[in-house]
Order: sequence, then C-alpha cells, then structure tokens
Amino acid sequence: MSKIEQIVAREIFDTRGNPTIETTVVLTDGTVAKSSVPTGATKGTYEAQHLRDNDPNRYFGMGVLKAVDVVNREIAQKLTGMEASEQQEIDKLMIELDGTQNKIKLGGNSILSVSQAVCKAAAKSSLLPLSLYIRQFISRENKEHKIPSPMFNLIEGGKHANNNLNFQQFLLIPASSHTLSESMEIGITVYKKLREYLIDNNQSVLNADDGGFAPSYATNADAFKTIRVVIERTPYAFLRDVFLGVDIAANAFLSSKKYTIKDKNGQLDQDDLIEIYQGLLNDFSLVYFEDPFAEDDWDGWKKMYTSFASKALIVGDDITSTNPYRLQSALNNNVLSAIVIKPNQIGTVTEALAVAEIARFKQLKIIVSARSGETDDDFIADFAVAVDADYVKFGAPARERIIKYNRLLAIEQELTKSKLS
Ligand code: 2PG
Ligand code: MG
Repeated sequence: MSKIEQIVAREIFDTRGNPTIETTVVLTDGTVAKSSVPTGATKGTYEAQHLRDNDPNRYFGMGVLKAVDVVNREIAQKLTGMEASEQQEIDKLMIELDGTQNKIKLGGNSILSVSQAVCKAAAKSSLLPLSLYIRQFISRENKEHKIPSPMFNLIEGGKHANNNLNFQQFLLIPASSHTLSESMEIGITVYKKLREYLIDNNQSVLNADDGGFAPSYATNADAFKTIRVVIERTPYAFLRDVFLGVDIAANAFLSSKKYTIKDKNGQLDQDDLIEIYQGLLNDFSLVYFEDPFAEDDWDGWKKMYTSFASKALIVGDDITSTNPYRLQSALNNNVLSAIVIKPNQIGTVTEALAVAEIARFKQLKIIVSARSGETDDDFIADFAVAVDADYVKFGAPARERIIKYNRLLAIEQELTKSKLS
C-alpha cells in the first residue's frame, strides 16, 4: 500500500508541435511514474474538453499552463495522501471537483494526465504488469488475456492531411488469425511497398499526422485501389491475410445538414453517401466503416447499420466519444457493431474502463485508438490488453506511432513469460 506523496505537472509538446500536459506522480514508497495526454484533430462535440490558456500570444492560444496549474494546486491538494491503488475513488474525486459535464473546469487533459499517472505508479508499486493491474478494475470471467490485432493507417486525408481525400484513414487490417508479430510484418511490408509505389508514381511520400502517406489522388477510391495494387506486390493475399477499412470521420465534411466531398459534385444526403459506401463495399470488400455519418445524424447511422452491418463492422468514434451516455444512445438506436475507445475522449481511466465494459457486455467489438496529436506515452497499449480489445489503431507502422506497437509486443512477451493470465 503506497500513498500519493507528490503530483507535479508540466507543459510538454505533442507530435504536431502543440503544447500538452505531462504529470508525474511520486508515491511514499519512492515509486515514480508519469503520463501525458494526446489531442485529436477531429474532435467530437461530446468529448471531454481540454483546458487551454487561450492566450493568442503564446502557442496560438494552445498553451496548457492553466491546466498545469490546476494539477499542481487543486488536484495535488485534493489527492495527496490518498492510496494510489484507489483508482476509482481518485477519479471520482476529480470528476466531482470538476463538476461539469465535459470536464471543462479542470480540463479533461489535466484530469487524465493525473488519472493515468496514478494508475501507472500504483501498478509499478504493485509489481504487476500494467495491463494486468488495470484488468483488476473490470469484471472478467475469462482469465485468459488476448493481444489485440493492429490496424494500420496507411493513407490519410480529411483533417489529417491537406490533400484531396475527404476520408480520414485508409486502413490496412491484417486478419486477426495472425499473431501480433505476423501482423507487424504484414503492416510494415505493405507500408514499405506502398512507399516504393508512390515514389514510382511521382507521388509525395511525406507523412501525415498518423504517420501514413497523403498522396494527392483525385478520389477516395484511388486510395483503396492503390493499397490493393500494393498488396498484390507482397506475399500476402487480399481478403485472406489482409482486409481494408476506413475511418470516414464524416463530422469533418458535414455542413448545414449536407455532406460535401471533393470527389463528388454537389451536396450529398444520407442516401447519396449510402450509395458511395455501397460502391466501395462492392469494389474493395471493406470490412470496417468508422464514423460513416456525423455524430448527430442518427437517421444516417440507422440506414448504415441496416444496409451494411451483416457485411462490415459499423464503428462509432466521434458519435460515441468514449462517453457512457453517448454509447447508451447508440445502443438504444441500434447503430453500432463496434466502438473506438480513447481515454482522452472521456478524461479518466475509470470511465474509459466503464465504457469498454458496457461495450463488451453488449457484444460490440472494441478498438482502442491513439489520437492524431500524440506523445510518447504508451499507456493505451496496456489499457487495450486489459479490456480485451479486439483491435488497436495506433496509426501507421512507422515514426513515433511505433512506440505503442512496440509496447504491445513487450506486453505479449511479459504476459507469456510471467505466465500470469
Ligand atoms: C480517429 C483519430 C485517430 P483524431 O479519428 O480515429 O488518429 O483521429 O485523433 O484526429 O480524432
Ligand atoms: Mg475516428
């Protein structure tokens, strides 16, 4: 049993060069752990809000010195002396101290940095691997742990890149029958072959926010075509070893209740989008559609689920925002077969675990995802294993994105070697 002795936050920077918060927690037994918080580009309205300084003279208003101050004063004062293992109690206290629906008073960023750092410190002090430590907080009948399958973001568009593509992530999904090591090899082989192919075709190979490429194609279909052609140049069989999926992130191209995408003329309604998705399904056998409609377009989502749920996963990200009330609405409307979980959409470890629990209970597939503005924190890899996630989506198998995939490889070894399950 170790108590929280000290909590200290600081301003650091994410992979887009924006300020973010990192917090260190020191326990009375000398254990030290730190955690930092990522930021998305396509943020849902229902996400926990980050507290930012809004000082235009500093980092374009994005500074987090206020959030740092909140942690160093208000939160530290409240939590110092508490048992670090009382994660739920600690998170509850921070939620109450904030008192708002979207955590804007203390900031979802301030709160999550503490929540995750406390969790890491308590795990370290308990000598359990972090994934198993987190797993204690949820009720699992199965004692076996499983390592989630990675899905790789190979081509990017939308708010992650300044090209012509409206869809945000063109995903390569290795069959889940492959081990993590095999899936890494598949992902990296296709990524490298894609790079070669883009160079041969005079396309840019500069990386977008998630480490994927951002070629200037005329249509979204061109991106899928390219990945399929590239798969044919590898030893892997399309629709046996690898599949394709997409994060459409439709919030980003909705305006006045109509959707506009650059490769189609005019304003599109729900039926037009359904027709486009049907075409992509026919041509590329997509198995995964994330955020095909905007976060409040329930009718669009219902049409999507009715038309495609028997053929592909219909996945909520912005629509659910790792928020239990939003998940409940999605379940009431019966529009999802899978959910993206991002702890920073809700702001505490306990709440993110609860949402994963509800999703599992309702038999939704779980995808634990990074954000487009990331840090070197690999907490979500352990979190994904703890909640038995089916997939992780950490970006391309390259650049800083690799930190979380590498952590997953280490967890796999940790759990096998220690024979703890
Ligand atoms: C997503 C994420 C992943 P963002 O939509 O799945 O990168 O994007 O972090 O920009 O919300
Ligand atoms: Mg998404």
